[in-house]
Amino acid sequence: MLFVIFRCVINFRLESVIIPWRFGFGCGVCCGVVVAYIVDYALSFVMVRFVDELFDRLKESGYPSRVVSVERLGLLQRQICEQRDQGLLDDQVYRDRLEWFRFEVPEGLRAARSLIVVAVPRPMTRAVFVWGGVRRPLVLPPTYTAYGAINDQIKGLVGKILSEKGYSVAASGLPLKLLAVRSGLGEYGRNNLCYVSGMGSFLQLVAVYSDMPCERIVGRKQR
Ligand code: B12
Repeated sequence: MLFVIFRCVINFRLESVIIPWRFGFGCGVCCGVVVAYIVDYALSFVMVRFVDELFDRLKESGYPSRVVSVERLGLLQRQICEQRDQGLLDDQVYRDRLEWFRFEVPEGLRAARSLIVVAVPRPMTRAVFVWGGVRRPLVLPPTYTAYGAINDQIKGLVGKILSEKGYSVAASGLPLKLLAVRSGLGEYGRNNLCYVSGMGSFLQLVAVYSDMPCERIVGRKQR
């Protein structure tokens, strides 16, 4: 009998401690989930605003752009490699022109999380040679001049905008038309060049890595 009373008292004590503790624990978990949800929502809102600002500032300079996650690099690589394995890409051309593609995040920016793809207008350049007193104009196709300088200029501009939020950039070595088309920046024309709405195909594509996260804006309709 005494033993039964003792068990009842103990159980009562335990219940009086455990029930509030469980209740408190449950409330704590719920609050934690709600707070995490609010923080996540606030962060995605901030990121979307910042990416919008990046697009706007590049657009003001005449450069449409897109952002994609580095998680997509595997898809890019697979598409090129599968075509090569199927013999759709000439081996010699691949060795001569494409072997330098690198699908891993760069050494200099191991924390890279996104790629910013930018289209820069490149009208034809007319060079005029004077020979024997006669002016001889020569039309140079787009991208035959200042190719490296444009790459550096865009890397500098994107780097400057992102540095305001504490992010860094690094150069890339990727198949740019495929990246631009897959990111929604452009489309392939019948001649396999990339066309960007409002710009045609007279353009130079530039892509830079950045440690700016962009997973949170995936699925968002970009301008
Ligand atoms: C190698 C190269 C060349 C070589 C080409 C060698 C060859 N035989 O192919 C040479 C030196 C000849 C060359 C010339 C030119 N080039 Co070039 N070149 C490149 C480079 C470095 C790689 C291109 C490449 O072969 N990629 C790999 C192949 C497999 O990719 P791809 O051609 O996109 O093929 C894909 C498509 O066919 C795709 N595909 C086909 N249809 C569809 C449809 C859909 C919906 C999808 C998703 C995919 C898809 O499948 C393939 C992917 O696996 C890029 C720069 C870079 N880093 O990407 C510049 C680049 C392609 N060149 C460029 C330019 C401007 C030129 C020239 C116009 C230069 C000039 N002013 O004369 C000429 C144009 C030649 C031409 N008619 O295509 C620009 C293109 C810009 C644009 N508007 O597209 C680029 C992007 C350089 C840049 N930074 O902007 N080039």
